[in-house]
Amino acid sequence: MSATPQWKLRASFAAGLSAMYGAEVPAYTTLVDVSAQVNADYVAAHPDAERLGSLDRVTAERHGAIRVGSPAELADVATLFAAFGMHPVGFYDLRDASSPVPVVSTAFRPVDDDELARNPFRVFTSMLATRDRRFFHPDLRDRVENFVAQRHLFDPALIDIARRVATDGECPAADAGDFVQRAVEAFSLSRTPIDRAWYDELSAVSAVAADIAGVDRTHINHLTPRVLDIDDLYARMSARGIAMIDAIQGPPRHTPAVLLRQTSFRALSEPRRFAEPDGSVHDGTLRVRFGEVEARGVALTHKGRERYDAAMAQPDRAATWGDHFPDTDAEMASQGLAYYRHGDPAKPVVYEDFLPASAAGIFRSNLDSEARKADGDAGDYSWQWMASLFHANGLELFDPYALYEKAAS
Ligand code: OOG
Ligand code: NI
Repeated sequence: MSATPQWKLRASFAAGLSAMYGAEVPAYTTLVDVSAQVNADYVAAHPDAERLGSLDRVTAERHGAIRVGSPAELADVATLFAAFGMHPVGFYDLRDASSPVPVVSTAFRPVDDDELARNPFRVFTSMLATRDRRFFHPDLRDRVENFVAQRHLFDPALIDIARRVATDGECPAADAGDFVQRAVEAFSLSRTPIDRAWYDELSAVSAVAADIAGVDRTHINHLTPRVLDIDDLYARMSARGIAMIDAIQGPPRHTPAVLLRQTSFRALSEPRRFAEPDGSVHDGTLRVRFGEVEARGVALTHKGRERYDAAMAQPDRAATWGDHFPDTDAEMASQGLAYYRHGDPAKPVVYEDFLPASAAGIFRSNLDSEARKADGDAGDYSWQWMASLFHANGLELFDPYALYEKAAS
């Protein structure tokens, strides 16, 4: 019997989500079109443009973002994504960012070079930190946890199939289409009426808490295309009258490009149904989802990352960036600041992950209000905590630096 390999499942999963999200959020389709033009123009004008990835890979590349409400939901997501060859990498704590968000996160993605080359689809996944007393008092925590415990993000049969596909490393070809389609649909926007009073109560604590635990499902929050020149993208989107957030998150423009630069625009309101306290159901709107775009550079070593954090802390970092980072790959490599394959400065290892400060900035800039944060116990969330959760489900939480070391060796 013929079988479909994981990378093909992953490519179909990404394409299926993209088609669904484009139908739900039309501005996404504009963003994808403009991104493709930016990339084609950039490659035409720059002979070395493909050093960070082929035009085909970069133009097809996406990351998604989802948000879940409990460790059990996060474990199910991990099992589902394992079927697509996507594994949790890194631990991000957005609760202590300058604009705090009550979540801890990881990114599911391929971890091997050849798998990344075939299809690098990744999903930034955040879990609501209900045990953090600074955001949730015990009464609210109990009600949120009960609400989340009684919903089902995924059909248990889908998770069983995913477990089998992950173990086998492939899916019977006859079942692949159905499996991928069911996985895609699990991330569509819910049509169930939203309990207005509950949603509003959560919104008063945090808009992200309401988006996660105020509804009966999860959904793709955004899908992000990759561009080779994000400043050009920003200008072209602004010229089309799409109001981008004030700043590009991450490092300033500099060659060689390092890590990740991102920007976003607020999506328009989307129609949602609401159940009012008097029992009536009304049409209303919510403005939660948004559009985002990214540009990727070379992955930094621990030493490079320390430099990065110091450079980012400067008040006028665009002007002072050159005091921290050299302007050639050869110097980046010889100073041990970034990863290059076999140490060859012509072969940068692309950064495949995310940045906590940028992620918090992206969350924040697309919300109307800041999360309410009091004093109190932050709960036991940590790298170790998340690694144990995945381990109990037979999965490993990967250290991004170990993966870059391996890619460079
Ligand atoms: C995730 C926000 C962070 C990124 O690319 O850093 C993010 C979310 O909105 O759920 O997407
Ligand atoms: Ni994103």
